[in-house]
This record gives sequence, C-alpha cells and structure tokens, in this order.
Amino acid sequence: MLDQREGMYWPDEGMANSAHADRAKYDAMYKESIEDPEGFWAREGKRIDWIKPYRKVKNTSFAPGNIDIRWFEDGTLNVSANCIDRHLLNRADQTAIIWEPDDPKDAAQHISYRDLLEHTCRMANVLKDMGVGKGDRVVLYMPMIPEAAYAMLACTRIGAVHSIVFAGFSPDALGARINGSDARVVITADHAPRGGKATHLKSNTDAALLHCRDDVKVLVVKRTGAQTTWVEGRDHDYNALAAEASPYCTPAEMSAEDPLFILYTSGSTGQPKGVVHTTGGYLVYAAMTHQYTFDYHDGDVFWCTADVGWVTGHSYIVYGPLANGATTLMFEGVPTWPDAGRFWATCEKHKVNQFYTAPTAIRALMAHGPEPVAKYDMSSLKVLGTVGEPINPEAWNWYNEVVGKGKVPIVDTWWQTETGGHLLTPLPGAIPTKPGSATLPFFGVQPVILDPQTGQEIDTTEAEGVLCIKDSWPGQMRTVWGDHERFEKTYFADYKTYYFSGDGCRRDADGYYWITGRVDDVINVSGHRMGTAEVESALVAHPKVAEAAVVGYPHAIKGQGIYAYVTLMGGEQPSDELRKDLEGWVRNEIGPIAKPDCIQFAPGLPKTRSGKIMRRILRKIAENDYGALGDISTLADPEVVDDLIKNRMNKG
Ligand code: 6R9
Repeated sequence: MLDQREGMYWPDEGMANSAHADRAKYDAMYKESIEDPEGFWAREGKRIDWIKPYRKVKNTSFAPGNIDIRWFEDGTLNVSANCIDRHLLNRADQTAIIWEPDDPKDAAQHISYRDLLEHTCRMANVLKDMGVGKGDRVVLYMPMIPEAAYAMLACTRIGAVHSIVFAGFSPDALGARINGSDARVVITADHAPRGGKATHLKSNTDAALLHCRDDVKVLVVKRTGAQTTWVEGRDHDYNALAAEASPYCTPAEMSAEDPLFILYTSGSTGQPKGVVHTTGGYLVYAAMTHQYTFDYHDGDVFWCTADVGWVTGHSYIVYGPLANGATTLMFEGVPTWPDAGRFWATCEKHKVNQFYTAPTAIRALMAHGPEPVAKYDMSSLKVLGTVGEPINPEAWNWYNEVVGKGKVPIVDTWWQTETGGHLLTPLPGAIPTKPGSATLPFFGVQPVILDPQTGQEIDTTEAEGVLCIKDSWPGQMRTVWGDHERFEKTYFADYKTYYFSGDGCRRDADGYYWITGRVDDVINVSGHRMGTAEVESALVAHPKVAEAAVVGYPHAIKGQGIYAYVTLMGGEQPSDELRKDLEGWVRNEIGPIAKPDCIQFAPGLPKTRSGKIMRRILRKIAENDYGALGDISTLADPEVVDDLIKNRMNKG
C-alpha cells in the first residue's frame, strides 16, 4: 500500500529497493547532471549504440541571435538499428509490439523483434524504390496499426525524415502539412477504424493532394480492404510491393544532428509550426526517460494509449520503448468502445505493467463509475502515468484508488512536443507524489520560475510565474522546420537566454512544481493543443463570418472546451442551422478535435480603442464569471459586453 504521510504518497519500500532509482540515487544523479552535464551525458549517451562514437557531448547556446543546440554532434548512428537490430542477439523472439485492434473480437498481433526487422526493411526498400533518400520528407497519415511503426522506423532506416499527421486531421490540414515540409511521399491506409467507425484516410488523402504538387506519391496500406479510388502511377499498393521487396535493408549512417522527424504543433500565433527533432540526443533522451520515469524493466509490458500522431506516441509508443528492447502495446481503439471497460480488459488481457494515459480519458471513464474497472484483474500494473494537461485531484484520486487500488505509484509527467521527453516527473520508487503536481525535474533539466513582468528569476523556494528552462537537454527541439527565426521568436525572445515553455507554474515549499496551464493563446482540449488563432482563421474563412474570437472555458471531461464568439457579415442572420454549418466548417478546415463546443453569435466583440480584442473579457464570460470582468472602461464600446452576457450560451 502506498504510504500516505505529510500530504504525500510515498513509494513503498519494495518498490524503492527494486527501482532503477531510489531517492538517494535520484538526488546524486540529478546533482551530477547539473554540475557536470558533459560527464553525465557522455556516460548516458552510451545507452544507445553509435556507429562512430561522439567526442563532443554538449554544444548549446541560448544566447540571443545565436540559438544553436547540438548534442553528440560528431557521433553517427542509425535509429532503427538501435530500436531493432541491436536487440536481435538477446531477444529476437521477444514481442516488440503487441497490437490490439479496434474491435476486441479481432485477434491481437504479437510482432517479435525479428519480424519487426523484416517488416521495417521491406517498407524501407519500398520507400527507396519510390525514390525516397536521405533527408527527404515522408508524411504519415495512418491508423494505429503496426505499419505506422514500420513506416516510422523505415524512414529512420534510410535517413528520411517523417512527419506524422494525426489521422483525425482534415484533408486541408493534411495538405498544408505535406506542402509545409515539401514531402513527395505520403503513407496512408484505406480506412482507419476507431470505436467501430471508420475514417476514410485514403479519400482524405486524395482531397488533400488537390492542394499539393503533382509529383507527390501515395503508399497505401491495406487495413480494412475497403474499396478506394486509385490513381495509376501516383498510388502504390504497400502490401503488394512489400511482399516483393527484399527483407533486408542496410541502415544508413546518420549524424547525431540530422533531422529525425518533424511534428506540427499549435502555437499562440499563426499556423502550426513544424517542430524538428534530431537523431542522437532525442533517442538518448526518449530511451532514458522511458526507463526511469516508468521504471521499465526487461520483460515488462508497456502501454501508452496515445496516438502516434502526437509526440507522446513518438517517444513512448515507438522510440523510447523500442530503444530499450521493451514490449510496447499499440492500441487502435478508443477507451469507451465497445464499453467503458476496454482499457481495463486490455490491461488484463496483455498483463500490462506500465499504463500511460491522459487525464481526459481518466475523467471520461470516471463518469462510468468503478464497476467497469472492478470486472478485470489488473494486478500486473506497477506504474500508472498521466500526460497532456494538469490532472485534477478527483481524477488523480480515482486513478489511484479505483485503477491502482491504492498500491500503484502515479507519475504525472509534464513535457511538450518541443521537449522530446519528460522534463518534470516523479520517478516511482524515488519521489513521493502529491495529487496534481508533476513534482521534480528529470536529470539534466533546470526549471526556473520567472516573474512575467520583469523576466527575473524568482529564487525563493515558493514561487509563482512562468515556467522556463535554463539550459538545454538532449531531447530539446532544434528548430522550426524552415524557419529558425520563428524558433527563436517563439521560445527565446520573451525571456532572453531561457527556453520559454508557454506554461504558468507554481513551486511549493517542498520545491514541487505545479503547472497552472498555458499563459498564451493556446488551449488544451482533451490533452490536444489547439491555437485559438487557428480556429479563428478557420471561422473567418467562412463566407458569412466577419469576425471571430475563440477562448477556452472549463469543461468537465475535456479539461477545456472551445468557445467561439462570431460576428456575422452585414445582412446575415444568426440561426441554429448556421451554427451547425459553422461547426461542420471548422471540422472540415482543421478536424473534429477543433469543432467549437459553443458558438455565440455576437453583434460586436469587446475591443480596446486601438482595436485589440479583449480576450480576458471573453474568457470571463465563457467561464460564467461576470463578477471578475475587471475594468471595462477602456473599451471602445462597453455596451457590447451586456449583449455578450445576455446571450451567453448556456453551458455549465
Ligand atoms: C506531451 C504533450 C504540451 C502542453 C504543455 C502543457 C500541457 C502536458 C502536462 C501538461 C500539466 C502535465 N501538459 N503535460 N500540463 N501537467 N503533466 O502533451 O505535448 O501536445 O505539445 O502539449 O500540454 O500545457 O505545454 P503537447
């Protein structure tokens, strides 16, 4: 039983004794990682195999005008060889990937490391035959099937750079990302079944390609066998080509700082940006965090419920676990289909040891009560993890009591697409936890809390402000694809010489960190990042919309919901039909995750005299918190506020 003292949950002694790190080891290693980063990472870098060993370890600068981040820069390696070949000596027949399909009536697959090598090599050879070479970009728009992992690894095998687009994104969003990275090959599938429904990935790809260069080729994986349109010469049949391809492909020798992948993510301004991660530092960091944060031991079955379309899927379904020779579970379905016991049935079926999910999923399942959990034997669980957004204490307690039976440590991991791996997290067996806190920094990470007004570090233990990181860690993103200036402007300009996370944070008297949420115009919907600017630009692209402002508001399951204020063009009338039309419009422009939860038609939006929309006021109205509207006397037209309050959408 977890020992509860001083408002904290302490790891039990057995766990502390068997874990990769107990408290004393965490403290000593953390100290070393900060005082001697060169020595620390020189040693830890060896957890992966290098073709040519590095001599230089850390060469990083956060200096204004010279943001330059390099780790292990003179070393060479291949990521797929690290995730597959090097395990063949000892674990060729061990399962690398357990695939659990959408429909529990269909058989799960167990893919051994030996099979993984063959599948990856065949895919790599197919890509080569399609003309893909070192440095070329390949877009993946895939269901959660083993071929998604083969495709990622096949790209790394030949030194191509993958850019995964979440299968829930619309054709327009896909097209923009294909163009953004100038990719010439898209890998997709006929259909993506999820929760008993199918997304037509191939026809979405067809639609996306109407906006792309003519020479983009498509590699189509068969998932359901459903009929799709076929463009001769452009579309390639993966299953037929892979069957004929050679089962071996020599891994390309890549430099540590060659790009490994691009992943688009939302920011506070403009269109999503392509976060670039490179080869050596990313893999070292993904592998190390996977081992320590989840206390992963050989033979354990690890399950991260994310989609490979998000960074969590990159680092903790594929790269971290496979670099460690783990058995990683890949799940195609959703938590509530066929019923709310699916996660727990799957934990029992595959004897899952570490389970990693998002607070939004926990809240959705919590609403179904404890019965769907109680039906299954989950005694295999050793560690429970969460990621994506702050976890509220009710959800934390439910996770602890109902899922973990009060015996399983919870790791609340704070990190970002940009960080490559966990930056703040407890280590089970070492760090006592407090519900809602991501606790302490991982090795090599120096969090600081800055005063948002002065930009000065607050050096008292108890502090509240914006969360920045003082120095580089190996998993850090290196640049924004094609726009290094935007990289500097987004992350290093507001607070010079620091990496700015975009999150607010509090540090308590024990030095524990508590994320308070984004301080910019990014909202977090079911753990997915969404720029309010993106949703606004989708809305104003509608012919009947003159102006739109989007804010987040508290939502019981999603964490935050999307609240859109829309001003119509002169002569247009608000109606429920138009509201539905706008919802569908945003779905088409971005994807279902961006569909507004509330659309309020507003004859005017509150603006300052200089024409700036006062989002603070819109947020308060969406939150139903009129008492705290603050000073509205600076508004150009204070009356609009009364109208907004009167016509507020009646949600919660
Ligand atoms: C990994 C991932 C990053 C943003 C981040 C923060 C929020 C993530 C969190 C958390 C509180 C946690 N976030 N983990 N907030 N506690 N444990 O989610 O990446 O999609 O880029 O989102 O998510 O606001 O800035 P990404």
